[in-house]
Amino acid sequence: MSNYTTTTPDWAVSNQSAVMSGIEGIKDTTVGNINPAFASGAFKPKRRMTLTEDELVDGVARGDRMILSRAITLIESNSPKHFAKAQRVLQRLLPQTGKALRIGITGVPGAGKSTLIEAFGNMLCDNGHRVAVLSIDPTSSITKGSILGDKTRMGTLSRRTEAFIRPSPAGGTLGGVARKSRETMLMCEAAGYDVILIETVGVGQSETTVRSMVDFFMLVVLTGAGDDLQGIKKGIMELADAIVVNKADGDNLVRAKVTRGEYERMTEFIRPATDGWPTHAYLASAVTKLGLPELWQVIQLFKETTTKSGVFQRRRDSQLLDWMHAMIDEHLHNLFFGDAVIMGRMPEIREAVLGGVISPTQAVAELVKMFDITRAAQKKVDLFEVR
Ligand SMILES: Nc1nc2c(ncn2[C@@H]2O[C@H](COP(=O)(O)OP(=O)(O)OP(=O)(O)O)[C@@H](O)[C@H]2O)c(=O)[nH]1
Ligand SMILES: [Mg+2]
Repeated sequence: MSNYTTTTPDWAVSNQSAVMSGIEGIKDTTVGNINPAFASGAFKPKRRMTLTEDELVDGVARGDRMILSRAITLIESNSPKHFAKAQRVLQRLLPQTGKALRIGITGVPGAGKSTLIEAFGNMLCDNGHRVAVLSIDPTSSITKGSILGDKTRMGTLSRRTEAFIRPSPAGGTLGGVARKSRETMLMCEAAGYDVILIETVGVGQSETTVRSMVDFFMLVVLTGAGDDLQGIKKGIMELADAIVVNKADGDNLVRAKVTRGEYERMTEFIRPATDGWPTHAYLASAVTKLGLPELWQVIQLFKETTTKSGVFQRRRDSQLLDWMHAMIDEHLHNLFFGDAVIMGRMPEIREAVLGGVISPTQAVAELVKMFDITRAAQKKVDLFEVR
């Protein structure tokens, strides 16, 4: 546990003090209802001290969960100042990253992912592991209560000192969320968590995003939905290293076994997600803990096999480079479409293209030339300038 005492849960948003600021503007009629110290201005809400770069680096490195949480808040911040500081902290911690096993978990809403993570995570903690749980939910926002939902579903795990649970960063494009989640994962690794579990509900591109940042990816499915195995797309099965038929307990156990067989047959027709690793279907239950130790054995075997064949490291390398390239794309896109001169000319150029006056190719050439010239003239400070 952290040495720090705080009344703020580690998952709370960083700018909570914003709630307090309304008190200053409170009308006289309500003053009687509040502590006079507030009204007189004598009582100032305690602001959390800003941690220095060194404090953040040292705190994360020694696994202080409160400081890790603060570092992640910095990573998630959309302010350029925080961004730069977070990048410096991350840069210094980078040598301590990369040692964890990164596991992604996807499946339809209600498939039991969070409950499975709770049971699986507890089992791993019992076996001496330190587990960090992250989630990517492009549809979530901090106000929608998904945090509380997951905190309740992972009630035991969230109270364990060997575990760290961080809900999905709110808002932003999936690209932004992906960057924040990757960097959060690295921070957790630097803090000594050796298993990272990343939950995502298969919405839009989120499962592809998670696949691109984990070593092992599992698809959690249910029994009984019938039609074409719940309309599971071949595409998502081809991302998975394991298919987990979940809630295999009680009355559902027999059906789960049948479903497992069906998936098992389907795996013969799909391309495996990982070279040299055949995808299989397994049973699991968070209620009876059925299949959980076996699942861990499977993941261990996966690591062993792919490490030996070199596939493990090759995937990590290409994930890193793909990530860099994706960020270049996004950064250039933002620079281009955020450029006032370009945007000023855009309507006219669009007209010209639509009127058949110039071809799209010519239009692009002209815009890019204009972009080069304005960039050179403006000598813009690069957003990625860290120091
Ligand atoms: N019988 C049984 N029920 C389960 C099991 N795992 C989860 N459930 C139930 O299934 C429901 C959904 O579980 P969640 O863990 O929230 O599912 P999820 O996939 O995380 O859902 P989203 O985060 O909304 O996508 C809950 O009511 C759980 O109690 C299980 O192993 N057996
Ligand atoms: Mg969930």
